Amino acid sequence: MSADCVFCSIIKGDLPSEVVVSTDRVVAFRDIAPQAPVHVVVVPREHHTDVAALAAVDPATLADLVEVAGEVAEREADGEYRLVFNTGPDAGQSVFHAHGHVLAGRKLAWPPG
Ligand code: DGP
Repeated sequence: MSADCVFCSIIKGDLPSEVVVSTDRVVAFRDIAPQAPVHVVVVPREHHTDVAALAAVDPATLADLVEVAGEVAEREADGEYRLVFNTGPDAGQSVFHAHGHVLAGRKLAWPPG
């Protein structure tokens, strides 16, 4: 856990959120600023700065995260979705706790902006 990390606070229950999946290794909750009808963030319970750091240290949890993302998309969007890992400020990362965005429920443009 990181004391000043918003996602660690959500995982601990110190900050409210709408949790949609909770397992021993990952938590999925609705994004506070949804960019699509379905916008869920899936995060590891343990603090890692980004997806690359998570993959290097704990690939099994990254596999769980991807599996949970797919489950959310199956349940809420018939399995058609985009899974996004913004990595680094120039790529749009603003919370430095690894997370995947599940975006679904509308036609998604390509390439992203
Ligand atoms: P990124 O920009 O890729 O690091 O994504 C961070 C996302 O986290 C962003 O879409 C907004 C979301 N977010 C930030 N703070 C909160 C919060 O307190 N609650 C929830 N549910 N989502 C948050």
